[in-house]
Amino acid sequence: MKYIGWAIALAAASLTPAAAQAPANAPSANAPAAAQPTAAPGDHTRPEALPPGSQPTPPGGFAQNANQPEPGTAVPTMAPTPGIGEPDGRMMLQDQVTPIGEEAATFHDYWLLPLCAIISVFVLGLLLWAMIRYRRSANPVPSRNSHNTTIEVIWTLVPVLILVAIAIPSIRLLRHTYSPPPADLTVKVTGHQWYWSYEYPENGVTFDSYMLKEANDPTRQKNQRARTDADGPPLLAVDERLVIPQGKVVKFIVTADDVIHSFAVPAFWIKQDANPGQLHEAWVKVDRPGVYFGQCSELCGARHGFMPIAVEVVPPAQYAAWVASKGGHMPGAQPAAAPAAPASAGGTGTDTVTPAPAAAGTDAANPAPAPQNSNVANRTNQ
Ligand SMILES: [Cu+2]
Repeated sequence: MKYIGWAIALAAASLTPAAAQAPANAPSANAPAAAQPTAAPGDHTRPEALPPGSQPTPPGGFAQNANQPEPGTAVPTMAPTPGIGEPDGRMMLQDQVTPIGEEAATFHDYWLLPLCAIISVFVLGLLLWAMIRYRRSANPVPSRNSHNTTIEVIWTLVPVLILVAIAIPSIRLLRHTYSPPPADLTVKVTGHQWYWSYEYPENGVTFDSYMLKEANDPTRQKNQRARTDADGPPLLAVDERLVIPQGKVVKFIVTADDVIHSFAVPAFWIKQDANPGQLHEAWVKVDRPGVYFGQCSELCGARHGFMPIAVEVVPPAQYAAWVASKGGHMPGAQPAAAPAAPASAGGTGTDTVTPAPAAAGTDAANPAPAPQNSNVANRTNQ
């Protein structure tokens, strides 16, 4: 049996990300000699899945994100707060910053955990009492009792009541989780081997998010910047954070491109499987600005442990600035270059980006870009 245990332990160790990365890194040592842009055997990162303009994934390394803003135009990123939204060695749950997280943590900390502790202590006490009180040396003649109606009713009813006491707050929490308020913003989250991509359909922003490697990591490519403390802890910092506005209801639509991943951010109480071909939902409303870290939580391949998630919650005005820095636009607003388009392009492209006010203007004059633009300008100034 001991050898079987060791065999299982060895097999498990070979599945850990640190061990699994070793063969993936091996081809990078040969990269200068081979100098092939194609993916190494076993490297399942597909170059065609990258956004246009991205560089192909180097063997054994992460692709550099072409959407990274220019140094001059980048919006300053927030430094994480130690102990908030990241592991800090504590035994209990991370501080929760969403309504669902707060409700769930309260349920866990003040109801489930004490209840489990009381039941465990009570059962242990019963066992010890029965072992000592009814030991053979003190009871040479065994009892021949086989039924006691009173105690049978008690040990049936009490567990039922305990289960009901757990089920009521538990089902209430599930109801709150799956009946979200109307979303202010929707973000599509797609898991890939081994990075995340985020899409903001209402803002016209799409980008990939890769883990930042350490400065002394030999597998780090020259054009990849190294992690700093301002980015976050090792193995959790990313080059492009998922940015969401503070105090807004954000709906995540979670899916995957290749295998099953899991989008998990402990401080948000989110752990949502990302399945290829399926759309799952999760939602958050975070009132506290900050940086919150998570990880893929479904064993998804060799570099499963190297596809972290970093969510930056910023005030709405800063969110709008971030969207602009990514070349996107706020809902209802048009991209900055759009007002010039009708004059030069003859109005051909205006219909595709016409927001709601166009419906009011269609009756009077269909191709009327000027009033639309003035409406948009007014709303953007508000
Ligand atoms: Cu994954």
